[in-house]
Amino acid sequence: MSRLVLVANRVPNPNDRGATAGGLAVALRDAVSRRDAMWFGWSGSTAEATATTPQIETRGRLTYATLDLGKEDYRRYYQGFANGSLWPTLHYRLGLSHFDRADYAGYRKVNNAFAVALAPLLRRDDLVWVHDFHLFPLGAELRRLGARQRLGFFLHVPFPPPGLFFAMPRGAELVADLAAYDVIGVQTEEDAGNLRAALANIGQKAAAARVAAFPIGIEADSFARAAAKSASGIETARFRQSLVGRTLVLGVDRLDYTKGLPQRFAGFAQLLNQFEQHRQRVTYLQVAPVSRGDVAQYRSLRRELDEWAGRINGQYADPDWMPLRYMTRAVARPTLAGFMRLARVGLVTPLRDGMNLVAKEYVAAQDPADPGVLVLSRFAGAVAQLPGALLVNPLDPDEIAEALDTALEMGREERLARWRSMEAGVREQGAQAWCQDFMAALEGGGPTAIAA
Ligand code: GDG
Repeated sequence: MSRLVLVANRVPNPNDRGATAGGLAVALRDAVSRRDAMWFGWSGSTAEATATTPQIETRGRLTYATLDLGKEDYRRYYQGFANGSLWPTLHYRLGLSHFDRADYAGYRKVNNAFAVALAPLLRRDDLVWVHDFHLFPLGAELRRLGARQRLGFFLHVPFPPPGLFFAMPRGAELVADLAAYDVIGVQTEEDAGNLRAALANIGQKAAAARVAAFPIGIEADSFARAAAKSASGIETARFRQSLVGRTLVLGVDRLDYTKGLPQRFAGFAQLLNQFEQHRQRVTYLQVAPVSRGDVAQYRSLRRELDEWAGRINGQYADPDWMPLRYMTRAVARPTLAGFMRLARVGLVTPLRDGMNLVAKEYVAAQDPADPGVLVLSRFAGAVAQLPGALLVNPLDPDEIAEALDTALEMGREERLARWRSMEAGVREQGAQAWCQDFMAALEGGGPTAIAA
């Protein structure tokens, strides 16, 4: 069986296993457990200059090959172009996108450094699976160095309509680079349509035909088990006690401007304002661990949310009731699963999201006998697979307030029916199915997309 080489900006820590592992490492666990595999990417550390040879660590059949990045390269590639230009553009937020040629040069430089360090490690029949927006040009760089292996690319975030993407300087160059990949995966049919149109637009018709949607899923069974176990654990018991019988609304998001948090807070304020019957009866916990805290836009978002939280609690709190609890520290994954099970409403309202795994986790975590209600943004990729959710336009606080009121008033029968329409899908279209589908496409026949 061919070896699988996984390339991502951040490589999981070889020492983080089981309950502490997160994100991509969990999603790819199945693919990695079946064969020899290698993770390749940034070590998470910076140094004076970007390393030219990777540090190698081996754990059984799995090898970790990582590079330290030079401080300036990290700043240009990661903070500058990937997070400053690409992330907002891919999330339809051109107004937040900042372009600087030196950042773009840094982005290309790091992609080239990755390719130069990776190429000598590759075996002839390796399958290479590259992840996300940090690494658009990596496939093309590898091809330039003579790589003939099957190369796949998966974009975890949305791809906007071509007119929007091409407004970003060098957008066409990046899309052209994607033609070096044999499989070009995105989250949804909408993203696939947009990316095909972008490729066709620059004359890459053959590459457009290689674009397909592979909606990412979660390990639903293990998350459900963790939720059930943790719901009777000490952390959840203490939290439940602190609610003194009040209904819980829960939000869980990285602190990011794509997640629609100010609008969501406004929606909750509107609920308390318009639907007075919920005052004193509901507590909203927002878990929003800080991410990318070194980027200016994220610092200002944090200030904005601090203000919202202060305003809402200042206006509506009673001596014995704090309507909004807001924390920017991360919560341990099993505890989070228990909190999700406790919550009557899962509030997930990103302005735009590739998939949104929290929505699926909330569904998986529910008590099958008495499930809660998912309130979901119509702009999350997960929408297509979660037909039982109450959909909202995340930009409209009144719509969020109305959906919250509907969810809070909803009887058990309707909650059950809605949850049942989603839970099998979340289980069956899980992380394992996602891996297998992508791997089948990557292994699949057809000539390699040599040298675009
Ligand atoms: C990108 C795309 C796409 C959150 N807070 C805590 C915590 N989390 C966990 C959640 C969930 C994960 O982080 C977040 O995943 P999302 O999918 O919601 O969002 P992004 O981080 O933006 O991920 C997204 C995804 O890639 C996968 O392709 O769905 O669209 O943007 O698992 O539970 N985990 C812990 N403590 C926290 O406080 N332990």
